Amino acid sequence: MKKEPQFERLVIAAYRLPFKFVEHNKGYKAVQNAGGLVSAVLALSENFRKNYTSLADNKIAWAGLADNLPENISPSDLNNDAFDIIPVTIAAELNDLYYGGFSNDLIWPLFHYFSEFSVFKKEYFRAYEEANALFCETLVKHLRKGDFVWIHDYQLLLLPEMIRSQIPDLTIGFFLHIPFPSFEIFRRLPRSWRESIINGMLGADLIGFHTHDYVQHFIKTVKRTTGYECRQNLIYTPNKVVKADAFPIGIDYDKFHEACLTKKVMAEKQKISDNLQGQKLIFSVDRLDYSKGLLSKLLGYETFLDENPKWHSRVVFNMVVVPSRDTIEKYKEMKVDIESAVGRINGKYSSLAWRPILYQYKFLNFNELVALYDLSDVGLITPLRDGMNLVAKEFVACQTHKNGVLILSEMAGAAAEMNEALIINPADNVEMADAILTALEMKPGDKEIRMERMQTRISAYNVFTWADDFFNQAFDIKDYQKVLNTKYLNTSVQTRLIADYRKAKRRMIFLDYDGTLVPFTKYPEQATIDKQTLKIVRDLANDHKNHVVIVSGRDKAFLEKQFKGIQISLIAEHGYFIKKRGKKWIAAFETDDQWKEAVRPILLEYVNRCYGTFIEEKTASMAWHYRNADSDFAFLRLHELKDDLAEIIRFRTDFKILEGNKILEIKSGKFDKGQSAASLLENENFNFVFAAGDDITDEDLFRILPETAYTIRVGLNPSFARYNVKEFSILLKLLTTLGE
Ligand code: GDG
Repeated sequence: MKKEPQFERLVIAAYRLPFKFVEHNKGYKAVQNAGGLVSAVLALSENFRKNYTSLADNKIAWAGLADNLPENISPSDLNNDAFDIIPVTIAAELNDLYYGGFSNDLIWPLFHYFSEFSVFKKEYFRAYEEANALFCETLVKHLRKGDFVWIHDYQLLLLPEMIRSQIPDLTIGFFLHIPFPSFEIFRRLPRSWRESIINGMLGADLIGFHTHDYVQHFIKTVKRTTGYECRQNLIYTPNKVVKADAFPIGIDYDKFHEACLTKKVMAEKQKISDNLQGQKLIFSVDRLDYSKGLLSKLLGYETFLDENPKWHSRVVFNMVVVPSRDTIEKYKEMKVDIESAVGRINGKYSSLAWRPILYQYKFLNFNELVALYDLSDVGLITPLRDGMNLVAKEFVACQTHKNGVLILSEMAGAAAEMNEALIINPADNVEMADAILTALEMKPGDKEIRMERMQTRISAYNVFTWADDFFNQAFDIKDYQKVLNTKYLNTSVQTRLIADYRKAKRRMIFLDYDGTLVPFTKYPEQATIDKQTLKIVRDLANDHKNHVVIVSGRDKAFLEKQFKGIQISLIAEHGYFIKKRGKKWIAAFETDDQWKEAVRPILLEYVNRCYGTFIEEKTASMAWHYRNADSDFAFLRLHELKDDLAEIIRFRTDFKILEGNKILEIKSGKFDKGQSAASLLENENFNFVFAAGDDITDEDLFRILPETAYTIRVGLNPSFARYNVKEFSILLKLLTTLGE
């Protein structure tokens, strides 16, 4: 459902402004740039001004570089009906390293799985940082409260965090128009670059990709690079929750469809049709780029001609290649290769009356383009990798006769939404040749059904729905952040808490250990308490008004060693053992070890089945640790293990499976942290109760404490605790203040 936007102005940041300047009549004129992003946002801006009337300033602001910006033009001269322009100036030399270098010589090939073309140079990355900082500097001068900044694409991966660090409350969205590759590809980047890129992107509130696959790759990369907790599409960074989701970009469907019915386009179609003289038309239009698979497409068509002589003279392939980056050596070479393949195939099969390939290296005007889309019998869209591919959608939108067939590469993001197309592997020339034959011989009814289904879908999720969807998700995540924020232990709550603490005559302080007093380490035995934190605990314990209790899942010996000589109570193994101040350990009840004999082999099986995991055996529980394993794989095994354990304890209702922080624990259900803590509160009269913990096992504790207790969960997770703190260092600071 469309909502009114919760912002006052949309600010787009993209590498380029939506137009460039070309010399014209001894002056300059602005000409719209080609490319998916520009087409999408231009369409959006028209709709935006029509539909979002409540915006205080409903003109979109656009920050980017102007190609050939004449010196005598001032920024305000650039503004037009659609946009207020914020030009960003980057010196040519820097731009070569930033745009030509890091963006197009490294990120573009790498993210399109052409890692062999990627060039890794330190100066490229330095320039990338510098150029992103220039964008930030320019933008920050223009940004105002209530703006929604929408940053686009791979040239600006560092910008979200750069802006966030200067204006923390801003709503920032980021959209990646190219694929996000699998972690195995992404990890080819040097570690520090990887971290900068991921943290840069995580400065946004919402991060959009074209497909679910790219989202999954991104989330896995975030987990592997930062270790942040991710649940479904939410990423819990120390400062805020970020959402990553799929927003398959759409087109302005009506504009394309209706254009085909205009007089001008009708005339254009007539012209093409006359030239075809009954031949079937195969059509493709792509920017000159190795990701578009232009050579493979020619090979596929050649194979089709080789295998189907009956189609000679009856079909023509109009291959349009749009000039792009053709001053770069690699692109120049590619152009030569394509043209020589076209020459070879035409040479092999042409006759006086027929040329199998009509090759054009040019930019088509809009009317020519849509006429070709409409009239074609086959749209041959076969990139080797493509974030989405708008051409495929435009082809479908323009098929007013529903008499054409789309052949689409499975490597294009668009394939995820268009399964009525003939989906092919673009590197397999035989499969491509077969698909061309199938398309040419397909029955009209079949073609119509397929086309109609795709048209229904593409017209419904068009470029406007795409943008609305993105905006709505951005507002939702902002709302969710606010909900979490209301639970943050803010300064006023802290002041109240400290005042209540000072007033109180008898205080009870429950503190969890791992993740609350000490950070997690690779192995549990390494997570020993440091001197500073120990001093905090000692200072609190030394105050005779305080009763400090460590409530942990750790075993007795470990806790005793960490807190030796301090006057505190200890609760070990999630409440199975209690040691009151100055007293001996008491077990909650007698336990036998028999159950362990049934559980141990299962846990061992999972240690063998999931590399990096290990077992911790305690008196009354057994734990499977998976912190050091591949997180996705461990997650899969975790579910299987839970099922297997559930089977074992099916008849032991007194047993419980506990999920802690990267640990699965099986223990008796007769005790938990809450019950043990309650036993310490019984018959006592405390006028200040405090508890802090970081994981699900601490929830038992938060739940049983009186409403007046100050309960704090470390991390942003939903909790029974009254408050959350983002990280444990904030808690330690608070405890230091209390102890002073
Ligand atoms: C990036 C991603 C993603 C092309 N030739 C002519 C022409 N065009 C227009 C098309 C289409 C656009 O340019 C090309 O869009 P694509 O999506 O195919 O590809 P990229 O430019 O590489 O775009 C891509 C896109 O961003 C959007 O997120 O889909 O995966 O790589 O709109 O119509 N327009 C005219 N004449 C031409 O000769 N008039």
